[in-house]
Amino acid sequence: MRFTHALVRPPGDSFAAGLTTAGLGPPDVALARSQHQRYLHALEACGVAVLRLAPDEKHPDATFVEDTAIITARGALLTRPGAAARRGEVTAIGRALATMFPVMEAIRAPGTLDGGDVCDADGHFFIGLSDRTNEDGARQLAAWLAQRDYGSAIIDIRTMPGLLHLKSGLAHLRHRRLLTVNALAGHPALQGWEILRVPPDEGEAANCLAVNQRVLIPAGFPKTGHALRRLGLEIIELDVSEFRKMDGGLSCLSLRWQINRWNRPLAGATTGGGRE
Ligand code: CIR
Repeated sequence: MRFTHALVRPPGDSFAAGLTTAGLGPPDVALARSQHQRYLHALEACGVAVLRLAPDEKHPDATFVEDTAIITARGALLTRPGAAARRGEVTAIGRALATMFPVMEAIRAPGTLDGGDVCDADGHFFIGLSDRTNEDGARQLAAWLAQRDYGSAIIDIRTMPGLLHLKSGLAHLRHRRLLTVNALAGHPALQGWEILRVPPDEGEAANCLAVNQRVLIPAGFPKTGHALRRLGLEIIELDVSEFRKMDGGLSCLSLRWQINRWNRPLAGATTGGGRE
């Protein structure tokens, strides 16, 4: 799908108080802001119109907007994040998206779902069962997708070390080609898909983001960059060191969609054009 729009929220002053297991030390908030700014410019360079929300000081993890909603070409669904501390982020995102997606349902308790566990591979959705997304949440999403004629497959990552979310280790590049960590590569749900494995010492590079004709990849993973270039993909390397300190990566910093008949254009925004 060609993305025309993205929603982002720069990190606030409270960013360092967010959830983390990385053990990489506290993030430098000023540096995080400038890395975020470069991320926005990269999205714009890919032809995406970026809607920028104000930082949310009450929710230190609110810059990871992707976890709060699932946006498909056939509608949007609000999540119920697995970390209780993050549930309050959803209201503001719902308000922002309501101007474009007039009808929005939400994951209901006891279900939990983080957007980072949902990988849209051109209309087929891989849903991760993780410490954040439970079976009830995954089933609610699968049913919501099925009502919209989308297929889905659930992948349990709870025993896979180092993966907070499914997309910490899996990305759809394009044309049924997936970039994955080793632990996911042999999963039955991925059978029939073309798999490109990231080298074991570059596992974090699997958290990349294909945007229109380009792939945004985290800086510092030269073998993965080389492999993607060899496939003829144009890559943009971005330093996300300060987001990695908070367990985040490239995909979680935005919600992306395409303007089409299921949603409404955003007044005043310019679009990157294109079709699904
Ligand atoms: C959290 O633990 O929820 C945040 N510190 C990081 C969330 C990253 N989100 C993502 O990869 N989708």
